[in-house]
Amino acid sequence: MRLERAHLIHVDLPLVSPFETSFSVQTHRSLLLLRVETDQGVGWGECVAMADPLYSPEFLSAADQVITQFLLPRLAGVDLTAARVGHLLAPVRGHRMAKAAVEMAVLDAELRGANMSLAAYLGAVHDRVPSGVSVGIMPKVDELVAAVGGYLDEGYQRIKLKIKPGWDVEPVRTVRREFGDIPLQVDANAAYTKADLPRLKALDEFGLLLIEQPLEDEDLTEHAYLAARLTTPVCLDESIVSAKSAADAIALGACSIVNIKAGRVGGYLEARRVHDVCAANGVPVWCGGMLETGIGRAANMALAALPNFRLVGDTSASARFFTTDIITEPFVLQDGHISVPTGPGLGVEVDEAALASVTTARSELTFA
Ligand code: NPG
Repeated sequence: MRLERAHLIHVDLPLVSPFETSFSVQTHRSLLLLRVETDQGVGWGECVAMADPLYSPEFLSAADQVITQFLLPRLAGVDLTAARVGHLLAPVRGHRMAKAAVEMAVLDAELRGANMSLAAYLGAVHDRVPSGVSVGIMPKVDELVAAVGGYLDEGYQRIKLKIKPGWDVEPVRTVRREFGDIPLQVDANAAYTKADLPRLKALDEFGLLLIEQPLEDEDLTEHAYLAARLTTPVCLDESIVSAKSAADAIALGACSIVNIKAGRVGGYLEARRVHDVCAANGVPVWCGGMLETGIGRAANMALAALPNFRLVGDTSASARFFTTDIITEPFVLQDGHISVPTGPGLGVEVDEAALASVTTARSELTFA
């Protein structure tokens, strides 16, 4: 397969309601889509970086630049397969979310050409995945209770509460009191330090499924310290950037569960390797979310259908974030689950006219 042309398409979509985490309040999702044209057809990728470098060092305008200037040129003139992309891009350090978008677009084009679904390619064993939801920090606990109640009524199978110092024990206690023994977990996005052990220990009484990324990304030994002192299982997100870092974190005792986001680890093929290394160590994984459009959501459903995805993921319906995901057909919740796409490639069709109506910037690159 030869790369002929690429389009980088910046999009802005309003969110149904503000989404507050310990690091930001989002009211819109700005995102970057990548459309590649090859001699065997078109493929789509989605870059999960945010507009600002607050979740990770990556951000959208830098992703555009690194894709344009350093990543795509390395694929030009090469006999391309998705399996080769990681190797071809390896000399460029970091920029995993940008690399993941490139690999995803190549994967989509290749699999469409081969008439194979991403789920089949990755080794999926389920045709639908249970759907969990991530609930942001709210101005008041009452609003949180109303939001959680609404999601449970819709059929979501597990609730994740975003926490930060000052918004942790009380919201968790209230949600437990209101909704009883629901599958419940919390996500701190690295908002705590080791000195917060007593506060984090206070969460142990609520029987949470896990606490996600309590400490800084690089604090593996501190996570191990915490994990040895909490009964709540520690799950890592931001700290896990590759299969190797997953293996190291597990060996150190820094986590007993891993959140896999393909963008964070450099692509769906590395995500599968993270899955495999965790499976080999008896560590269950679940699929994270990055407010993706239907393009990224489609790929996440395929990934989440692998066998070691034993916990419910942030594999929500499109309507959780977007009034209308006009870019692809929306993913809908049926009986608390989302169907894994079966069509070739990502298995979703992009409505290019609708896409044009939400596009804020677009550039084109041509390769010889
Ligand atoms: O379901 O798409 C989703 C959102 C899940 O909370 C979620 N994502 O920290 O995991 C996270 C958070 C996030 C969203 C992080 C966007 C970075 C960007």
